[in-house]
Parts: sequence; structure tokens; C-alpha cells
Amino acid sequence: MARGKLVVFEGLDRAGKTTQCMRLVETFKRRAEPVRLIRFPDRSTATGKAIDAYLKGESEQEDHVIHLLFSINRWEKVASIEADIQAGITVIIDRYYYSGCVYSAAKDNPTLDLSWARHPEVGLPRPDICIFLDISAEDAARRGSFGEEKYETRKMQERVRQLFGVLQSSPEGEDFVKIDAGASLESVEERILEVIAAIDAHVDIEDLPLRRV
Ligand code: Z5A
Repeated sequence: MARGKLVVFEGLDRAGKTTQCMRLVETFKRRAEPVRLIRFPDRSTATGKAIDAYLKGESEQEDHVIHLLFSINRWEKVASIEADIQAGITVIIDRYYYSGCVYSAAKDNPTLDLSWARHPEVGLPRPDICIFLDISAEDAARRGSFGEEKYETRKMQERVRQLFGVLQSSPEGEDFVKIDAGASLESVEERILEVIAAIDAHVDIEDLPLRRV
């Protein structure tokens, strides 16, 4: 039996990640292909609840502490992600450790740069593909409701975009496929489906265990 794929969506706030993840899940279901969707942060666990309170401004956390909580929130799911992939289920992830690294590094804390931020993520399952929904901070802001959560400011989003660019030009960048997220919902979806179809061409689907970060 072929293993499932690990597909990650990344991008700025309001890039359309959740919308496109849901559409992709529907496509898989229509084709009767097994699929599971995970969103990070998963706000339902104990760490997720602490993250949620922080993002909503209901609690304070030191920069390194909140970074590590986001990382724990991913590690809590690793065993089930690996089990699903092994069982032939494709796992789609809405935000992953790339967000973890860039949002923390965007705070410009002198002891929390991209390299420090990446350490706790080393060993996570590495995705077969990271679909980066590319949108300018300006266009994302036009989609509304900026300012409700901690990082939803124009300044933060611009710095995050810059740091995603740094990640994409590092060796890690080979996992990324950039898609113009400013296009219509339907054109973005069409491009995503092309990218997913192409994964089979460059990933040995029988390969287990998965590569690691
Ligand atoms: N964070 C972190 O710091 N460290 C970490 O390790 C992780 C995350 C994992 C919460 O994340 C915050 O946590 C986030 C990063 C940080 N902070 N910020 N900023 P989240 O994933 O829970 O929340 P989010 O990224 O803010 O999700 P979002 O606002 O839902 O964005 P989205 O999923 O990319 O967008 P969407 O909900 O699909 O669409 C937004 C709107 O645009 C909606 O009205 C759509 O109908 C519309 N839309 C979508 N696509 C289109 C197109 N193509 N055209 C026109 N309109 C569109």
C-alpha cells in the first residue's frame, strides 16, 4: 500500500490557507482518497489553550517560552501524523514549523533568530511539499479583520513575509512551491491541484519512514 502524503500550507495571515485546505480536503473526499486536516496551532490541547490565550492578548508569555509552546503543540501530534501517513492517509497541515520560525524571529528579539527558532523543530516529519500562498501584506489587509490577534499588524506581517523569503532562499526552500494567492479562489485551487498531482513525480511514495526536518 502506498503511504499518504504530507502537504503543508503556509503564508501570511488572510492568504487563504484555511479556505484552500478545506477545498483540498473536499476534493480528496470526492475522489474517495483518505485525508486528514490538521491546523497549527491546535487550540484544543493544553498547550493550544495557552497559545490561544496569548494570541488573544489574555496572557503574557516570554518570547522563547511561547515559541517552545508552539513547537510542543506540533510534537504532540507527530505520532498520529506518522501513523496516518503509514496507513495511506494524506495529511494536510494548515501552518507548520515554518510559521513557527518566522513569526518568532519576526519579533527581532536578539536571542531568538531563525536559527535558534529552528532547533526545537529538528526531527519533525518533513513535508513532501509546502505550498506557500503568496500575498502582499497590503492585499492580505484588504481581506479584513486585521488587528484582532497578537501578530495581526501590518508591521509584523511585512517582517514575516521578508523572513519567509529568507527561508525560501535557504536549503529548506526546496520544499516550497509558491502560488499567487492574490488570484481568484478557483485559480488558486486549480494551481494547488496541479502541484499536488506533480508530487507523485518527485516523491517516492513507498518511502517510509518520512524524511525529517
Ligand atoms: N503562529 C506562530 O506564531 N507560530 C506557530 O508555530 C504557528 C502559528 C503555527 C494564528 O494562526 C497565529 O499563530 C498566526 C501565526 C501564529 N498569526 N498571525 N498573524 P492561525 O492559523 O490560527 O490564524 P491565521 O493564519 O490568522 O488564519 P487566517 O486568518 O484564517 O488566515 P488564512 O487561513 O490564510 O485565510 P482564510 O481564512 O482562508 O481567508 C481569509 C479571508 O480571505 C476569508 O474571508 C476568505 O474568504 C478570503 N479569501 C481567501 N482566499 C481568497 C481569494 N483567493 N480571493 C479573495 N478572498 C479570499
